[in-house]
Amino acid sequence: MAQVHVNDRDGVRVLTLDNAPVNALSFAFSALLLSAVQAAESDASVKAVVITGANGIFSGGADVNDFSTEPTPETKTVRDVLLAIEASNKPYAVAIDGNALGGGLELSLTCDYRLATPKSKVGLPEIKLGLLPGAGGTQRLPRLIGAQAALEFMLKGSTHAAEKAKTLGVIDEVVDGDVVAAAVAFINEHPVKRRISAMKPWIAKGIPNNAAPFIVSQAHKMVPKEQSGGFAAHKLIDAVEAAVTLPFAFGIAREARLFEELVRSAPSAALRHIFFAERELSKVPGLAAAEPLEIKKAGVIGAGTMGSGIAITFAQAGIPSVVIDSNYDAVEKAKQTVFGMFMYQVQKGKLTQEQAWKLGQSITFTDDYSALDDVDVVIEAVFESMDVKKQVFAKLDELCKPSCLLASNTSTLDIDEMASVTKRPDKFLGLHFFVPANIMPLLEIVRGKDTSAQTLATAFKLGKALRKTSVLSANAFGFIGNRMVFDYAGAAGAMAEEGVSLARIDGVAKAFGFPMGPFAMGDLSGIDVAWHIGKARPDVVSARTDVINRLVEMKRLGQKTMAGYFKYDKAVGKGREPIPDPEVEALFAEAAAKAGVAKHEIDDAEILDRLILALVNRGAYLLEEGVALRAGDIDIVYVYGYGFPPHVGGPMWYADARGLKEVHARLSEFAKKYGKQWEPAPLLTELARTGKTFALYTKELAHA
Ligand code: T1G
Repeated sequence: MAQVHVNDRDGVRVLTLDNAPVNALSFAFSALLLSAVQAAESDASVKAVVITGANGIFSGGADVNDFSTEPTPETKTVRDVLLAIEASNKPYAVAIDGNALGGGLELSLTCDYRLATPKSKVGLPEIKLGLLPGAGGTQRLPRLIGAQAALEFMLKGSTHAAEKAKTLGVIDEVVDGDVVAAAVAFINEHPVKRRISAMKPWIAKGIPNNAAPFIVSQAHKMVPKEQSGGFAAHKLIDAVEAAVTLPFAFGIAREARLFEELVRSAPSAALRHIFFAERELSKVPGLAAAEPLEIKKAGVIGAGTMGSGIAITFAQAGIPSVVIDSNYDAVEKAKQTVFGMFMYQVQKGKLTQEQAWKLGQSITFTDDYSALDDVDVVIEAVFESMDVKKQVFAKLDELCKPSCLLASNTSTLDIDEMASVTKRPDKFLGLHFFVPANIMPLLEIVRGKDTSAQTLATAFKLGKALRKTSVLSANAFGFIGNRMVFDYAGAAGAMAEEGVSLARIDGVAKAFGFPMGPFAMGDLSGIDVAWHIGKARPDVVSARTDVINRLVEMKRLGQKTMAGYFKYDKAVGKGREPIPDPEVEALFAEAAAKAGVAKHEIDDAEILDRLILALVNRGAYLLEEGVALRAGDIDIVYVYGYGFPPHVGGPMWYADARGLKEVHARLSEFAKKYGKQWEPAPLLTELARTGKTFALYTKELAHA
């Protein structure tokens, strides 16, 4: 039951926020806190107030759920609490032990003194939700640490450890041990108010306030355009401009108006959807509760790009690994990769030499499989051939201890077929990392028909330890992300055959918000990868088979051979800048002529719709086939794994926001013009007919 605990210590009122799990300052909880602040104000025996948090956290900020509701004039919010503290004649301090984020830090900034334990972290991450700190943060932080530092602090939205926050000036004291006692003593020694609102705003040391217009205009230039994900950033900069140019009360009013604009905006709704969808991922309806196994040591089979990336990922999570490979050259290359990665982090100041050395030492390379006899999980990352993988798993099944999980990093092959050569199908699963494994945040956890609840619970716990965003997929060709990308790439290939230049198609995708277009992405992942998949499943790679075969014959495999769909030149963009190549356009023209595909004009709107709705329609199939659990899971896969712009919320959120009736009509139009592959999925047809959404369908499924 949420409550504000009230205790008095040496004439100081101690208020403890207790609203598990993160002491969210919801409307309801803010009303409780407001009553406690008002009671302290009217109690003459209370000389000062200290606020702290229970549940191992100070506060995770305002309750994000509340932003989808319409507060009434009677609703109390965190702003009402801060107004009461601001108006109080008594000094306030906070005793932070754990995270103080968003409204939690803004509550702290309204108080006079801020003490924190060393493990505490503070931050204003609102920008990640498409918001700005709407409880005075944009007005107080510039007064405390200067507008320039405040802009960086809020535009990045990152969290800072207590010591760093103290260096910045956000925290007054970092104290070991009982931070509440320290705060009570501190405020008894400093029984005076020190309200930030009374401080003069400033820009930065040595920069006069009349430089504000210049600083503000520069800031606006450094953030993405409003329609390209920068909507909240520009409003945040406007709020900070108010902080350095207007009296405090006016600045607070400006901040409130800007916040209201953002909280109602589509980008914020999309980003809040991503926030909650990510936290739904590990909730698997119908999965029995199970105690996850401890993963203390890992094995990796294959020292290639993927294998070495996976080993680095384990090392960074503090889990030692053994990499098995008999190919001397591959092992030497992998050792260079590992060494290079950790030295790079030393150069970036992220690691000390000693830390880098320790991490590097935690990865051992050998060709001796017996080194796997004590590992708790093995991840196979060998050549994408079922026969090779089956041989490996048969051997691992003999060698590894009975409790060891066996996982394949395959991107498309059948997990159950691999499991069938082992005596532990309950401990068998897919763990599909994305290249580069130590950088890409997405991990697809692929569930075999016999994968146990304990294995899945262990996989989710391991994913969190590896700092991955883990999404559960059923065992189906291409799982979730790759299955969708085949349709996306197929749509792009078809338009290229209809005479649209590759550069224009990629340009439309980039204008929508993708970091790169479908052809540049194909060059990055490798034309040979598509070729292999096309061999296994011509039905999913059909639209580009001719061109892909020709490119492979010409040894144009993509970026790695400096030529694929595009050309690449080391002198241009470090060899990563796609350069249109008329030779490839001609290949598409040849393929079109052979297939009898007529050239015709296509406008940008259709180019975008054929790319995005191909994803949406496949996503609908994946939902109805049960490959993906929820529409939100699909959105997370595509935002985290394939660069779908997060401020648009993912393909399924995009379709819901556009309206499934319109999406259905557009797909039906494409089906008439371009063939049955565009027929709307039955689920999409049903939802459009009944006026429902993917999100609503998902909720019903999750509670089925
Ligand atoms: N609102 C609502 N629910 C929240 C929440 C929040 N701010 N933070 C966490 N939860 C839920 C989460 O959905 C999950 O629910 C459970 O708590 C555990 O979360 C006015 C406008 C605090 C570092 O952006 O970064 O203040 O799944 O799995 O890994 O200016 O949660 O159990 O049902 O993430 O230990 C700004 C968001 C809000 C911080 C804890 N604050 N939260 O991490 O647990 S806007 C944030 C976090 C605001 C003011 C503005 C993390 C955490 P369930 P979890 P965790």
